[in-house]
Amino acid sequence: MNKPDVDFNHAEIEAKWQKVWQDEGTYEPELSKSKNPYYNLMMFPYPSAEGLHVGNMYAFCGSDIYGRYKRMLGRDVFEPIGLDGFGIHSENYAMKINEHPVKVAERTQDNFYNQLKIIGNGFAWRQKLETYDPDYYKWTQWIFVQLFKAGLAYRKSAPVNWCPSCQTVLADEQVIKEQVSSINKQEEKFSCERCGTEVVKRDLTQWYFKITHYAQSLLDGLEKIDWSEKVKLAQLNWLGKSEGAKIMFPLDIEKDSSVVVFTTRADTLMGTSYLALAADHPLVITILNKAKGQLREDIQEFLDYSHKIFERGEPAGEKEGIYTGFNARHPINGDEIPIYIANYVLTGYGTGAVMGVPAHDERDFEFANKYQIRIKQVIIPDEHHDFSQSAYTGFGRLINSGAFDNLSSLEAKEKILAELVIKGLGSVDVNWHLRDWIISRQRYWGAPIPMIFCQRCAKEGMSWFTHKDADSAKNSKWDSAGWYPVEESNLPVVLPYIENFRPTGTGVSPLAQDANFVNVKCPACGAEAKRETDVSDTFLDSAWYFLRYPSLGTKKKAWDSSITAKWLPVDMYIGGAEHSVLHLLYSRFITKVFKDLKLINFDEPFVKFRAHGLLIKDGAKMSKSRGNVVNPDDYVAKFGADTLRAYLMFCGRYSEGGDFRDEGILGMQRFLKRVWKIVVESCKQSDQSSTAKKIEIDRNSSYMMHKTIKKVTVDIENLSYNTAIAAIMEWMNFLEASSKEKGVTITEIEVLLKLLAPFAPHMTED
Ligand code: ANZ
Ligand code: ZN
Repeated sequence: MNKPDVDFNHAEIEAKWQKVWQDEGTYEPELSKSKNPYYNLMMFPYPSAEGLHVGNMYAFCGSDIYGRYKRMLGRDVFEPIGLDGFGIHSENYAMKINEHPVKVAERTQDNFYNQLKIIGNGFAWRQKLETYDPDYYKWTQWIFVQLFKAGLAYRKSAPVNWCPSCQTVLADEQVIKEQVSSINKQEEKFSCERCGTEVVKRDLTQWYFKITHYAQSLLDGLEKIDWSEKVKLAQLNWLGKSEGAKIMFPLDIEKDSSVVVFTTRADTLMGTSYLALAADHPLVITILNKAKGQLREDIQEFLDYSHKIFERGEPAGEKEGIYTGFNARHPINGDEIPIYIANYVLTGYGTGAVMGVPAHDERDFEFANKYQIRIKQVIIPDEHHDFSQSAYTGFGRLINSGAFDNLSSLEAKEKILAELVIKGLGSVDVNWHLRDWIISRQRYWGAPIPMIFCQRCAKEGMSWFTHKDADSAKNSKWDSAGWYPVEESNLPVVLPYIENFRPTGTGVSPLAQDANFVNVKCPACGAEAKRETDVSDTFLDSAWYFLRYPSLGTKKKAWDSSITAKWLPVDMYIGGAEHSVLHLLYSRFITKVFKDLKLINFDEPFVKFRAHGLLIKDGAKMSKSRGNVVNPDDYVAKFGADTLRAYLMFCGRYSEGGDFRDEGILGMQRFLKRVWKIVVESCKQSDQSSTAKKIEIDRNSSYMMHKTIKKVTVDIENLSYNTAIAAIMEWMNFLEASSKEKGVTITEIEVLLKLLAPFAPHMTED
């Protein structure tokens, strides 16, 4: 066995160490005893049955390298893995291959874990969880019940996003807005986050979570978490805090009534030349009732037309509207202000009504020009501005504003509002872009929403709230009559096996077919009642999984409080930036709810979050149609996991992604072979010379070594893996030169292996 084993056998070495790690539980910290816990988590994967993509491997390896590095610094690293297997994504796949989702899950689960094993991550394999496991979703349902009891889960009927292909409603966060440009205009397109189909609007009654109740807290929390800036910015914009005022414009048609607008620019009040209402503003009905003749017909026609566009989910293109024939009074000078209905006024935002100030708002400018409405300038721009061409939207000094002339915009906002407040015609107001989270899905493959509806109780106005204390009944402002949560001792509500699991498209979940499932006794009065048949959004499954991992052994509770206190919040979380306002927002919300319900003692789930970039192949996005999808298994078989890992981390900055090229992986393989060779040769030399001279490290070599240690340490801490590897490579060149001249010391060899260990754990361990 004396031949220098330069072409090391990666398959043998990798299998050997993976077995040792598994048998010895190397990566299984003692969760209840650990003195130095570090929770290193990678975003929950939802596997497709086609198996893991090299992009998944890329993400996981990057997280594992960080974990291995922390472990080498002495931390007790907990790095769990599991499977977010419930949800539309998995179910759509099952439909595509015409197999039941239960079967697909059974068939693919092992494959998924096996694939992950070969990459050699330091996962805590004994702590796996799957979201479709009743032992897990029991607690997802329990969480729903906790929110219901706290008044944070409610039902309401509203226009919602409906994906015609997935045949279910979607939360706002799950609708992707794209800018599409046609020949002469820029338009927005709204499509399903899962399948890309354009969404439409439907009026449906759904379960909602009151995430808006936490808007301010979600905003404030951004300041104290160490997250990738772009993700924090995305959340900031999504929350969309807008501070302004509500202003009332008294109406002539009805005594003591007014149109209330929301504005962020009270300073422009004296420039108001019309009011515009959204098509389903409540006043529109009154107007329609009072309008006569042709005008009435025209309004009706406009409303029908708007409704059609709305149902098709088409965004408003050109600004269009109609004069209603009615006027309001200006709240300061009493001028007559015409009331329009306009397609650019959004229903769900502010009060659904705006004061039109064409001189200082672009949308109003466009509208006023089209309908020949007066454009009245009230702000003097800082620099020259041509009011015949566009609106001036900046701040400045006021003119044409009577008593408010000469004030700056800032002063004017305050003074004008103060005067309105005195008259009882204005108040400070804050608006948010964030909407409540629609949690129901008319699908099969998810956790059944654990609620029961009793018709008899509903008739009598009874609900869980009326049976409890009057206070909480008052707190729940929605009409909860007839609704009861499933008692906790009866959880989980097991998802029944339904052969025909496909979505029905009727707005009702396939679960409604199963009479055994649907019919239950009312927990309060014992009458015949019905279960809710919608399942919860899969994003609820993943909004709390990090709490379950360390507590998997806990049977009676969702999590163990002392283990949770020890391990949470998550120290380092890595994942894709595409989840900025989805999973990453929902988890923060759920965590804050738990904190308020005194279920945990922290209010942010992830202390540190870093987004990784995307991996492409030969300069192009990987896709099956292009035929350039890299199957990680093939590469591991051919080059070994160590080579694949190190190459993935070398092909670009981790936060920016990389370009996978076959030449590149060959280069990495050569490099690792050189490392193997210098190690094997130096060890032999040192064995032979152990009794003879022992080489001491010289000053220059020592300098090179420490410089590399420092650089690799700092770079790994910053997830700058590619430059860390480059530094090791540079040092290798130096070591190879030394080995020819004077030999390499064992210290250098040891350090080399340690620095490389997070990237190539098997060969370095060997
Ligand atoms: C008068 C005004 C004058 C406005 C001016 C702007 C400039 P953000 O910042 O997004 O909150 N607005 C209010 N409710 C609306 C609705 N339902 N649909 C469409 N537009 C609406 O924007 C607030 C501004 O958007 C408000 O301030 C209002 O126009 C408009 F020189 O009021 B502004
Ligand atoms: Zn009842």
